[in-house]
Amino acid sequence: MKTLGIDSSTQGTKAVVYDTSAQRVVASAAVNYGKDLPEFGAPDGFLPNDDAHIRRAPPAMWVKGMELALARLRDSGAPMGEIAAVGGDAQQHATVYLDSSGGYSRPESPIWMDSSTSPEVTELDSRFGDALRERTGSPAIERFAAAQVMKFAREDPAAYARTSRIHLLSSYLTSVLTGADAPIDTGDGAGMNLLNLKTLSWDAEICEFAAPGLLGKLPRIHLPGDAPLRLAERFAEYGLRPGIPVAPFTGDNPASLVGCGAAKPGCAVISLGTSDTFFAAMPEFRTDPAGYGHVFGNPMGGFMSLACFKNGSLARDRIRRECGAGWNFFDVAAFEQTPPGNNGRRAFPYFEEEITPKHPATGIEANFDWPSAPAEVKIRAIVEGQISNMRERTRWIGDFKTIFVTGGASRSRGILDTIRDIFAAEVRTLDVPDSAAVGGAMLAEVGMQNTPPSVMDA
Ligand code: XUL
Repeated sequence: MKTLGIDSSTQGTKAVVYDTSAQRVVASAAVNYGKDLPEFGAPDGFLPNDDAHIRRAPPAMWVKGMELALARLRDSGAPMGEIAAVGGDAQQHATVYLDSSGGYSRPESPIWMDSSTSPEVTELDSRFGDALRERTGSPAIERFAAAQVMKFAREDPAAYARTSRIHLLSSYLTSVLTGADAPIDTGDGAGMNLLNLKTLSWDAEICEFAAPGLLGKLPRIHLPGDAPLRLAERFAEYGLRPGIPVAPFTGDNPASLVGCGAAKPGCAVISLGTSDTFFAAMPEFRTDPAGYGHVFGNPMGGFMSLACFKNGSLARDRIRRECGAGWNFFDVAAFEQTPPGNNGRRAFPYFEEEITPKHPATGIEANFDWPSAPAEVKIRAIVEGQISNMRERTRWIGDFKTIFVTGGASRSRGILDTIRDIFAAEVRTLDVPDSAAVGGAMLAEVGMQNTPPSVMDA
């Protein structure tokens, strides 16, 4: 069977056609927002803003990105007509605000990189304290929907009042694909500080505290096992068969968990993308005592843990450019020319305000003379800095013998060896780096098992 997986990430959209029996991608297409959709003015996937705390994107760009990826897939000769089901994922935490006619009541959506809600986080904290972490799986977090919506409702009460639906990007794209108001899945929904993970329902008390009437503006929740939705007529334009099942999109990290084959507890995944993340399926509900990590729903059932590091691939790319280094030098040669441990020289990139742990955007912080150091020393110092920070901040999740590494930077031999050394674990990569899109395609198949026969025949 062939399924379609769509991954709407920070910097672009990918679409893959996945053969579920051969377990491989048979066609794929990608769109980069900066290169392919310059009209939206978001070269890195968000609108430039002098305030480094504010990170927003135009929601129409995400729809256009998805449509262009589908058009490219069709034009490449991919077997669109054979696709039996659709699934996908989106960057987590981005919220989309709609009025009663489906238009945008807020033209710019805050994304996961936004950290402009510290006052709201303080309020949520003082009102709910540890109960927030116990109920929603995370302490109050700047990028999560509760703080973001609270800020919006205060700053623009008229626009908030005009808002009849607040979607996550994942449920918004599912709504676009199905032409109907789609539910939020528990994987992505857990990244809102609004979902009670013990009851898998919206927490009415937190919702009302965040913003008046918020509960009534949230979509329903999709539980693993619920029937999937149907593809809208207009997607026939891309050669797809209208009416095929659409599994509600999840977050990119839960989708990667599935795509890496790590949805059952036992191994961990490191995803090296715009953000670097470390996550693992969790048999039991357990939260990070230090308050940096999160618990999300596992789309295959149960829970997953996650820690997110904001200065990921954009930081690595910036160091590479500053060093005037090509990819081969950055990925391999720099590591051959320096010893593991770098003779004690360490550096941390804080180009964006870091979230794990919290740290302001101060640029490079090194324990050696950064400007005059050779390129290979700088490169190893940054990568070892990132990975050792990740190791320290994920000890609460556990020790793992096997770690899957995915995302663009997983092609780097030097980075893989650094992970192996610092985590003292066997490191595995996937043949397909697009684990989130593949996870979406796999969830499409899982969703079909819950589909009533009349929909399957459509
Ligand atoms: C996870 C997080 C990021 C985004 C990026 O909490 O904020 O990993 O999902 O796509």
